[in-house]
Amino acid sequence: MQPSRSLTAAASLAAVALVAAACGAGSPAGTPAITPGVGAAPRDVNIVMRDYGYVPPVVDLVPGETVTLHVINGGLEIHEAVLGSLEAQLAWESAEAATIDHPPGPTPVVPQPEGFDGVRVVVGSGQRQDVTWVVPPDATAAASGWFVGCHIPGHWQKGMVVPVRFVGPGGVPLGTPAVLPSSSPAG
Ligand SMILES: [Cu+2]
Repeated sequence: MQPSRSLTAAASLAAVALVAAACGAGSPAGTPAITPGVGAAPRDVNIVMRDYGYVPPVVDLVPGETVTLHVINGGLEIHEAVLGSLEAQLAWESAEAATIDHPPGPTPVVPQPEGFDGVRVVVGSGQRQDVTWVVPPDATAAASGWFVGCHIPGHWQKGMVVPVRFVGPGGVPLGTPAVLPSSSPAG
C-alpha cells in the first residue's frame, strides 16, 4: 500500500501545483500593457455587464486614444455603459429617469445631454455591441473624474458604476481612479 499512498500524495501535490499555476499570484492576468489605440488600429477594451455591475472594476483609458469597446451584457436585464464625467453621468441619470414608467422592453430613445463628449452603449441581455470611439484628449480635465455607469432606471442606485482610470502610454496611471462623492445616489 505504501507506493500507492505516496503516488496519491504526489498526484495531490501535482494537482495543487496546477491550481496554483492557474491562479498565478492570486489575480487573473488581466489587461496586457497598454499600447494606445489609433484610428487605424483601435485598442480593444472589454466591458462585461451583469445585474448590476461591471467587469473590470476599473476601466483604463488613454486620453486621445482610439478604442473599440466590446460591451457584453451577461445579465438578465438590459444594461448600458455610459462612459463620461460625473456631470455626464448625472445628466444621463435625469434624462433616463423620464423613462421610469416605460413598460418592460427596449429602452426608449433618450436625447443625448448637451455637451456630452463620452459614449453610450446600450446592450440587451445576452448581446454584445462593438463601438469604436476616441477618448477625448482633455478628458482628464474633468475635476470629478470619469466613470462607466448604467442609467436604466434604478441601476445607478444599485451601484452599477465603476471608475475610469486615465493612464499614459505603457499603462502608467496618470492619477488615481475617480471616486464617487458620497452625495451621489450611487455613492
Ligand atoms: Cu443596468
